[in-house]
Amino acid sequence: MRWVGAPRPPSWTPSPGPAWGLLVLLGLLGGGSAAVPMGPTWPEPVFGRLTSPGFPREYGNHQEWRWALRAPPGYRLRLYFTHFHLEPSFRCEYDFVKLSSGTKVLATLCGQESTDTEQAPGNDTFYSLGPSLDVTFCSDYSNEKPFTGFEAFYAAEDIDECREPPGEEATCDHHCHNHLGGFYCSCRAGYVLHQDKRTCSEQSL
Ligand SMILES: [Ca+2]
Ligand SMILES: [Ca+2]
Repeated sequence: MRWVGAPRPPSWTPSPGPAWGLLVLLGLLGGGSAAVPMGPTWPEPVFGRLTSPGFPREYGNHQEWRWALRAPPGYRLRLYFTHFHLEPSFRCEYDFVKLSSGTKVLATLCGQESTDTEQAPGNDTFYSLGPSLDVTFCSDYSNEKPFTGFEAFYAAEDIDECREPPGEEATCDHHCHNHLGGFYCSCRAGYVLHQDKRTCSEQSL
């Protein structure tokens, strides 16, 4: 199996990057000294394009590729296909693209259009269940005719922790405030926020 890392570095420790270089450059252009930027550091954007080998030409037999995509903490990965043309087979047993997040398989895709037993991506958008999304492409030993493979694009996006799925408990007792990479809770007047940062209780006089 061939492993293909994400084009972006998987590490999210703050490090001098292009944005810092730009700030320093702007400082120099402004005539001031190159001050050390203060405040929060932003994770570098995570995005990219994946294709089957040889795309847009037909893919070969005996291919096995895997991309391990990683988003910063508090983010998830969104992926969609702009081209999909794989050999169809019952339950995608011949050639397939598999999307998984941790131990959960999100989708196994093949063919060109969905049927009762097989799924093709169509216009669907896929979301990881956390910061990791693994994409696997496999082809078997033959193709009945040429197939041109796939092209997909992915990007990391903030998880909106304040949008609970129906039926699930609210994230915060009173008010929930989503922000990039996290969220926080606050309470109505006369209430204080517990140490758990979610529960509100009446302020004792
Ligand atoms: Ca095949
Ligand atoms: Ca968030």
